[in-house]
Amino acid sequence: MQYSPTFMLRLCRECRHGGSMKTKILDILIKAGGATVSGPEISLALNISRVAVWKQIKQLKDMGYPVASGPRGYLLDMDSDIPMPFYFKGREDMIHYFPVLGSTMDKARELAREGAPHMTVVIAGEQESGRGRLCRKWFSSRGGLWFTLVVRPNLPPTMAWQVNFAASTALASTIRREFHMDVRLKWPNDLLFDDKKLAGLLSEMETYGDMISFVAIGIGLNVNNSPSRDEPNAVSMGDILGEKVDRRILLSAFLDGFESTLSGHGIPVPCRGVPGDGESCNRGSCVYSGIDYPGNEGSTGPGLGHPSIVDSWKRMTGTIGRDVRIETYDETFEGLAVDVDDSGALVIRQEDGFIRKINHGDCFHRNGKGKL
Ligand code: BT5
Repeated sequence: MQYSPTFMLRLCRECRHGGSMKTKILDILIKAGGATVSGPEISLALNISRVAVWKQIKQLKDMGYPVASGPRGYLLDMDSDIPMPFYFKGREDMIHYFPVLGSTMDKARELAREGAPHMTVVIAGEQESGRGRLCRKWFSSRGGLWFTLVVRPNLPPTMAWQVNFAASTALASTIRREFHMDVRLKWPNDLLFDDKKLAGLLSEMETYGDMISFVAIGIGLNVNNSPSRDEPNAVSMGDILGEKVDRRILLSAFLDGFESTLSGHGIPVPCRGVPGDGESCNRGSCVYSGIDYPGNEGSTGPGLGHPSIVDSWKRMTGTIGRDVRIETYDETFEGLAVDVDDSGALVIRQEDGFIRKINHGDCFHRNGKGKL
């Protein structure tokens, strides 16, 4: 497709002000909707030389953007499953995609501290220092879905676990519903398939007075990568399904599912897009979706009359009924996992019959196919 100079100049004016030259080129290619745009057209629209266009395009490719070049010009591969913001209609401003990051947790924290709104999503094509809990290494090569969600629940810090349970519940439901895979939740927040680790969740929080300012929920989901090369007990969706999975569809379904899970369980959050506790935000003026539900008026906690998030989580867990070993920072417990209580604590029955509740720790399923 050829564009007239007037059209290209209009495109240029529509480019994000202050954006980098690469952003402006991307904008042009996105607006072309997968059609080829010639080098001279881009150079005219942006008032740069054709060599400069070529250099910028090369850098975009090196960064992992699916830009193809041919004799007639350049195009953006709209069929690529790279989860770039423009794919997520209605969420474009909240999605931040970076081909490479150290960790999405750090970028999300930075944005959250600057006031990024509830449901801001930071995605990395690959992470150079992806981390798990206790700063364990998280392998994050290209093809996986590595992202952090900024969530701003209207809850005290002691209730933050509900948001984590909501995220793992929504992720498991999404994968089951969209991909018909029998994934299981391992307490507190891993997703397993056939006892192998498909996804891990990591949560970091900052507070504001007596309330949560934000929870950054990091989700590492093995999709089209091959994690077993680095981690023998890991598996990816591609390994299981035997085909490539479109990460855009997956993420989009998860984000919708996560918001429904929060509201359906009466977990009070601001409307999407409402800023955080930065100086510009008067929290009292925000509308919390939690108060919209019958029985939840004016509540700062989960609403009455809502199903408990723990019950929804328990429906998909593979931990209850298993012999487990729990390692906390200074103790180890063993027993049969019999329940998860209303505070998210794992309840185990030890060999001597003692019932113990454990709030946090690493959980290993015993008698499975190995250490998890
Ligand atoms: C977790 O920690 O399972 C949380 C992982 C969270 C990763 C996401 S990716 C986006 C965001 N940005 C980050 O930097 N992190 C988050 P934990 O329960 O501590 O499990 C860590 C352990 O999982 C490691 O010690 C390995 O044994 C194993 N592991 C590492 N990479 C893996 C992978 N890709 N798939 C499966 N297991 C992995």
